[in-house]
Amino acid sequence: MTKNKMLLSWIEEMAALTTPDEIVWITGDSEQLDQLRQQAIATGELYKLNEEKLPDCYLHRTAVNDVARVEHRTFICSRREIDAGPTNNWMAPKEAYEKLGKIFNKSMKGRTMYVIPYSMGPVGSKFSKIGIELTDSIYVVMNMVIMTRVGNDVLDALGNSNDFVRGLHGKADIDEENRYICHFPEDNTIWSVNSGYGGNVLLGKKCFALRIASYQGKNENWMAEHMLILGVEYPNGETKYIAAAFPSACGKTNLAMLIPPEIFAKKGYKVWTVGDDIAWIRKGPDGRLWAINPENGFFGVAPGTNIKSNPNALHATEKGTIFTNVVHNLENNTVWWEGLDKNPPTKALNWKGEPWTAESGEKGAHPNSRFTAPATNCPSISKEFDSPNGVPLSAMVFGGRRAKTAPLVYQSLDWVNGVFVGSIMASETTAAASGAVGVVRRDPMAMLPFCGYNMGDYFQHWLNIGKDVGDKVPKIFHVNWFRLDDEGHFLWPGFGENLRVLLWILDRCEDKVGAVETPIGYLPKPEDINLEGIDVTEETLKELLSVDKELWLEDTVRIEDFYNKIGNTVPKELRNELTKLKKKLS
Ligand code: GTP
Ligand code: SPV
Ligand code: MN
Repeated sequence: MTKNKMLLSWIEEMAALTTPDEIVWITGDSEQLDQLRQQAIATGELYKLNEEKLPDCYLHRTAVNDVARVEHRTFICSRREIDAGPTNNWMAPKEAYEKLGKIFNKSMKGRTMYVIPYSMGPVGSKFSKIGIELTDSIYVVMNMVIMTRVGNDVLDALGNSNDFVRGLHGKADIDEENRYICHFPEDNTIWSVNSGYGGNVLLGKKCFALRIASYQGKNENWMAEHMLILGVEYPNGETKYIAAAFPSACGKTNLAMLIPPEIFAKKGYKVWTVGDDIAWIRKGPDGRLWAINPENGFFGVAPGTNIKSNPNALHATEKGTIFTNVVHNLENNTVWWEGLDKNPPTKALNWKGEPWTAESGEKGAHPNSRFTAPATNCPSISKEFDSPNGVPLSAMVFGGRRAKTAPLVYQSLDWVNGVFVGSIMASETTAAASGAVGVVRRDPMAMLPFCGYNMGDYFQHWLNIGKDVGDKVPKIFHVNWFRLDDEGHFLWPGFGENLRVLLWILDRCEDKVGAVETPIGYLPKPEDINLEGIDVTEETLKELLSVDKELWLEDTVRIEDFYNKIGNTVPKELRNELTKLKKKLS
C-alpha cells in the first residue's frame, strides 16, 4: 500500500466524515476486481451479459433522475468569485465544504469506501498527474479501472508526494435536490455527491482532467482541453496529428475513430486514434506542442454507433465493456440502442428496466446512454497511445453543431485569430447534459462547462501559449459537419468522409494548397475538397462553403454580448479581432 502521510491522514479525515463500515484499497489486482463484480451482480448494480457474445461485459442502469452531467449543480469553489468567472457557478469554499459536509456526514454508513489510486496519463510520464478517488460505488470503481490507470503502481509513483487530486464521491440518496459537483482548484480537491452518473462521478474525467487540470495548466504553462487526438497516416508511412475540440455529443469519438473512405483506404491512408475526449498539451523539446490523451478508455455515446458509422467504436465494445442506460435485449442477453441496427429486439427492457418494444414509439436507450470500453480494444488505437512523450500537433480544430452560419471548414489567419475563432464557438446543446436540447449557445473551445477558472483568463492563457511557442504553433481551423439544407437534412455526409476535410487541413499546414480569403478566414477552393466517390454535388459543396455575411453580422452582436458577459478579463487582442471581423463583414 502506501506510507504517504498526507494521503493517509486525508483518507482518515474523509472516513471520519462519511463513516463507512469498511475501507477497501483498489490494488489493480484482477482477483479483487472479479470479487467486486460478483458483489455488484449480487445486488443488481451490474448485470452480467452473454459471455459468448459479449465476454466480460456488463449492463448498468442509473436512477432515472440521474442520466447526464448537471451543469447547473456544478460549482467552481475558488476563494474569489472572479476567479471562477461569470460562466461558472461559484460557491465560496467554506460554504461548499460545510454544505456538502452535511450531506456527506455518515452517508457511507452500512457501505464500503473504495480508495482508487489512479493516474491520468501513462504512469511516470511528465504529462501525467495522480488522483485518488474515494467512492461508495462499485460501478464507479469498475468504470475508473477502464477509464484510467489504476492500482498500486500509481501509489509507488506518488511516493510521499502531496501532489495528488483529492476526490470524494458519495452516492448518498441520489437526491437531485442535493446533488452537487464541487471543484476546489486551489485545494486540488473535488467533492461530488448524490449522483451515480458518468461525468459527475468518474472524477478523473471532466472534474480532474479538465476543470482542475485547466487551472493547473494555467499555473504550470500547459493546456487541458476537451479535444480528441488522431493521427492521419499517409501512403508513404508518415503520420500527422490533429487535436479537435467539439462540444459534448458533437462528434469527437466518431472523428477520432474515423475509417477512411474506400478510395483513400485503397491508396493507403489510415487514421489512428490517440484520444476521443481530452488532450493534455505542452511544449516539447523540439519547441512544438505535443499532446497526450490522459484517459485509458472511452466513455462513448451509444445511440447512433453502428457498424457503418463507427465500426472501431463498436468493436471496442465487444469485450470488457460496461454499458449504461441502453436497451437490454432479453432474446440473447445482449444490448441494443437506437441506430445500432434496424432490428430492435422484440423481447427487451428499456433503459429504465421496463418491458419495451420499438412499436411503443418511445426510445429504448437513453439518448445519453454510454459504453465504457478499454482503449486497447479499439482496432484503430495508435501505437503512440501509451507514449510518455505524446504526439506532435500539426493542427488544432474547433467545431460545433450549427445548422447555418458556420461553413464546412475554414482556417484562421494566425494563432491570435485562431484563439478568437475558438472563443466565439457556438453549438446546439445535446443530451450529454441535463436541460434543453438543440439550443444554440456559445461554447468557447468546447470548454464552457469544463473550464475551472475565469474564461477571460483562459483565453489569455491560450494567447500566452502562442507567444511561448512562437511560429511552431499548430495552425487553427474550424469545422461544421452539421450544416442543414432548407428541409433540415445534413448537407455533408460526415463520419468517414470527414477525412476529405482533414486532408485539406493538413495540406494547408504545409502550404501545399491554396485558399480563398473571406471575412472570417481562409476557405477551401471547392476544387480542393476531393469529392471522388461521394454523393455530394458541386452545388452542395458551394453551399457548404458559403459565408452568409448577414448571418455572421447578426452573430457578432451575440459574440459581443458574450464577451461583455465574461467582462474585462477578455483579452484586448480578442476584442480587436472582433472589431476587425465586424469591419470586414460590413
Ligand atoms: P462526448 O462523449 O459527449 O464528448 O461526445 P462526442 O463529441 O465524442 O460525440 P460522438 O462522436 O459520440 O457523436 C455524438 C453524435 O453525433 C452521435 O449521434 C453521432 O452519430 C453524431 N455524429 C458524429 N459525427 C458526425 C458527423 O460527421 N455527421 C453527423 N451528421 N453526425 C455525426
Ligand atoms: C461529455 O459530456 O462531454 C462526456 C460525457 O464526455 S461525461 O463523462 O458525462 O462528461
Ligand atoms: Mn466529452
